[in-house]
This record gives sequence, structure tokens and C-alpha cells, in this order.
Amino acid sequence: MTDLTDHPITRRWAPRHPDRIQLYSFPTPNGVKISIALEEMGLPYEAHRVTLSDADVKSDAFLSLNPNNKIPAIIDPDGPGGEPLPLFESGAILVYLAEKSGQLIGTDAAERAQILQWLMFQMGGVGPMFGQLGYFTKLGGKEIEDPRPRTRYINEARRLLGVIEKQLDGRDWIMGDYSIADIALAPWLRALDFYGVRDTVGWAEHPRTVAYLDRFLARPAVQAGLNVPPRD
Ligand SMILES: N[C@@H](CCC(=O)N[C@@H](CS)C(=O)NCC(=O)O)C(=O)O
Repeated sequence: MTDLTDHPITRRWAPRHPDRIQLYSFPTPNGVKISIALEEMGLPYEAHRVTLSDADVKSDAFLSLNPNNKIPAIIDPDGPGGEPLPLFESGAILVYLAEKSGQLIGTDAAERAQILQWLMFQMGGVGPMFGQLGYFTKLGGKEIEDPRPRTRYINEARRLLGVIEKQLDGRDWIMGDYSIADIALAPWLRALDFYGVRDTVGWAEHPRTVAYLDRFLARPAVQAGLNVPPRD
């Protein structure tokens, strides 16, 4: 691909500003990571609304960008070597954007490695576990009578909250200065409210985590990115 408009996704979601980073997303905890990062880094972008319905995420057009049928995904028309770069998986996109902008990924090799460590903690632990808790509590799995899946994810969410609470002792952000690890983590903490499980997981017993989420939500770039693209 030498030009953004060569990519099949542009036939369904046409760029109005082909010089900007194209974001294909929906305002879920994974989706808003990227709009928030783009806002924080001041990178020009254009957001396209890809809903979670099969007609969108499982369309041939979207699968041409992410064969794993999940938002978010991007195309940077000005990728490495000036070539367009398509990318999916929110963690990979965050690292790419941080390296492109030279922001929010630490200032030396040790900080960078530890920021990536907390980013992976979110990607492999908090996201999947909180997501399953939401599924078995509020979404499709809430009618399932067997208590074991719900109990497992409640216990795991509580345990992960305990890890975060301990890490935030004496820290404003999860590792060093504000970084892509916070942009990955905090939207998932916010989702506990949406899933209606704050009391179940003992949210109020984690005061440093409560203050951390408030600190995150008070950032203007976070507020700007939270509803991008609009839900409807
Ligand atoms: N590991 C992926 C997870 C992305 C993900 O789970 N996206 C959800 C919305 S939050 C989605 O697109 N679901 C649609 C589907 O699975 O059909 C990432 O971090 O980008």
C-alpha cells in the first residue's frame, strides 16, 4: 500500500482528511485508549465509528484492517518511511503512537521497560478479567445460573484492584510520570461503574485507586477522548 486510499477499508469508511491518522473505533474501554492517547499527544486524527455489531466489526471492509474483528484499529498515512501503516491491538497502537510522538513512554530505557510492563499487565490481566466480569454480570452471561464464572472474575478483579492499590502507594501514576500505561489502565477502572460491580469488587476499599481514576478523568485530553467517536 503506497497510499491510504489503496486500503479496502476506505471504501466503507472514507477519509475526509487523508493526511490525518485514521482511527476506527467505538467508545469502549479499549477504544477510548486510542482517542485519549491521540488527544494527549496532539496528533491530528480522524475518527470513524465502527460499532460492535457484526455488520461493522465483522464486515469484509473492517476485517481487511483487523482480521481479529475488534476495535480499535488505525491507519497512519504517514507511517515509517512515509508509507501508510495499518495497525490493530490497542497496546501495539499505544506503543506506536508514543514512539512516533516521543511522548508518554518514559525518558530512559528502564522507565520505558517498566511502563511497558504495566501496559502488558493491563492488556493481559485487567482488560480480559474485568471484561469477563462485565459479561457475566451485566451483559450476555448475566442469566447464567452457575455461580463459578462470576465468582472467578469477581475474585480476580478484586485481586487485581489490590495490586493496583499497592502500586499507587506514594505514586500519582502507575509507573513514573503519566504514560500510555495509565491511558490503558484507567478506562478499565472506569468500566467497573458501567458494569455495576463497584460494590461487588470493593471499589471504595481502594482509596488510592479511586483518587487515581478521578485524577485521570480530570485531564482535559481524557475528557476530549472519552466519547470519540460518538456512541450514536
Ligand atoms: N486485545 C484487543 C481487544 C479489543 C476488544 O476486545 N474490542 C472489543 C470492544 S472493547 C470489540 O471490538 N468487540 C467486538 C467483537 O468481539 O465482536 C485490544 O486491546 O485492542
